[in-house]
Amino acid sequence: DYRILHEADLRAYLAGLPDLKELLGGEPASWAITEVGDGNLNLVFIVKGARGGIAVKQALPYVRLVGESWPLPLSRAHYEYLALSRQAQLAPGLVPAVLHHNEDLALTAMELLEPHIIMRKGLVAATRYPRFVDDITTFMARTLFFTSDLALTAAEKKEAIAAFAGNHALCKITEDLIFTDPYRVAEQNRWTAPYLDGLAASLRDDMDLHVAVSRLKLKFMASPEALIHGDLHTGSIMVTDSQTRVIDPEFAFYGPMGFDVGAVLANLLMAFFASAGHERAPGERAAFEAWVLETVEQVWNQFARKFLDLWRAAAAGDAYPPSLFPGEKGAARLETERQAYMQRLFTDVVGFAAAKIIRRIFGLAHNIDFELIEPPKRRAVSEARAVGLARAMMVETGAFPSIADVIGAAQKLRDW
Ligand code: SR1
Ligand code: MG
Repeated sequence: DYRILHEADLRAYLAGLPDLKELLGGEPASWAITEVGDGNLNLVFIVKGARGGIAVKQALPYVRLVGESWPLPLSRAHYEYLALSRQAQLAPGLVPAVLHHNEDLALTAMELLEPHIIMRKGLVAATRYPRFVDDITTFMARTLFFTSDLALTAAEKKEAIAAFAGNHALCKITEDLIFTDPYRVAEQNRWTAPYLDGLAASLRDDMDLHVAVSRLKLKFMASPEALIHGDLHTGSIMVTDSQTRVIDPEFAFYGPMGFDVGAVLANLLMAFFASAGHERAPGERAAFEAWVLETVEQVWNQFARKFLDLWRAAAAGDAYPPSLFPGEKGAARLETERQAYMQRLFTDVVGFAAAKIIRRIFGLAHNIDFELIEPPKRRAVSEARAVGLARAMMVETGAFPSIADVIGAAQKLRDW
C-alpha cells in the first residue's frame, strides 16, 4: 500500500485520523503543509492547523540525496519508530513524542519541535547551548547503559539485538560511506579541490590509517554492545536555549557505544575547526570556540560519570555477576574494572570520532559547518586542520588517553 505522499495525499490521509485532526484543529483544507526535509534520505512535512502542528516523516524507497538509482528499504521507518519508542522510555523528554505510525506508508507523525532548530545550524551561527551537555549526556548514558549487558539479561539482550538486526541496509551505508570510501577511489567521494587533492591522495596511500579504520569498521560490524542511535551528529539534534531533542534514529541497531559518543564529539570538533573560517567578531569567535572545547570536555566527562553512576546503582544485567565480586575486596576490584571499561570505551570514542570527521571531508555526505565557508581555499584550511587531528586520533589513539589530550591537540592545530 506504499505510495509517496504529496501535499494533497497527506492532507487527506491526516484528515482520516481523528486524533491528529483534533490536534491540528480547523478544517483540513485550511492546514498549512510544507515539505521541509533537508536531510539525505526522507521527506519531512510540517503541518499546521488552527490549534496545533505536527511533523510528518516519510521514508522514500531510495536515497533522497542521490536519487532513485540508489534504492533503500522502507523498513528503516520501522526501526526508527522502534528506536524512538525505546529511547522515549529510557530518556523521557529527550526525543520527540510519536503521535502516529503507519508501517505500510513508512510514515511517522511526531510532535512538532518549535522553536527548536537543528543544532548544526545554530553552531554555524556561533550559538551556545547551555542545556546541551546535561541533556545529551543523559540521553547517551541512559540509552546505552539500559540496552547493554550491564542492564539486561542475556536473553533480553539477544531478543533486542534480533529486533534491530534487519536494519542492515542502513548499517551498510555507514560501513561504506564512513569506514571504506573516503580511503579509496570511490565515485561519490568529493572534497575541496584542488586544495585537498594532495591530502585525499595521502589518505588513499596511508596503510597505517587503512588498518586503523578497518579495525574500527570491524568493531562497528561485530560489537552489539547497546542500542545505538547510529547517526548522532549535530544535524540529528534539535535545540533551544532550554531544550534538547534527539531526532532521526533510523540508523539504530545494536552496535558499539563509542560510535554514538564519538559522533557527538566529532561534530563538536568540526564546529570548532570550522569556526575559524566563518565571519565572526573576534570576541564572539574566541568565546564560541572556548565554549565548544569546554563542551567537548564536559560531554565525555559527564557521560562517563552518568554511565558509571548507572552501573553502580542499576546493574541488573548478566555481565559482571555480583556473586563474582563479593565483599569489600570484590567491590573494590569491580570499581577498578569499571574505570578500565570506561578507558576502553574512550579509546573507541577517539577512533570513531576520527572516522566521523574524515568522512565529512572526503566522503559523499558533507556538512554545512565546512560547506558554508567561502572561499574554498579558506574552507580547506579548516578542513585540513580537522583531518590532521582525525588522522592522529585514529592512528595514534594511545596518544589520547584523556579528553584533555584531544582538546590540547585541537587547540594546537587551530593555532597552526
Ligand atoms: C546516503 S546517506 C548519507 C548520510 O546521511 C545520513 O545522515 C548518514 O550520516 C549517512 O551516512
Ligand atoms: Mg538523519
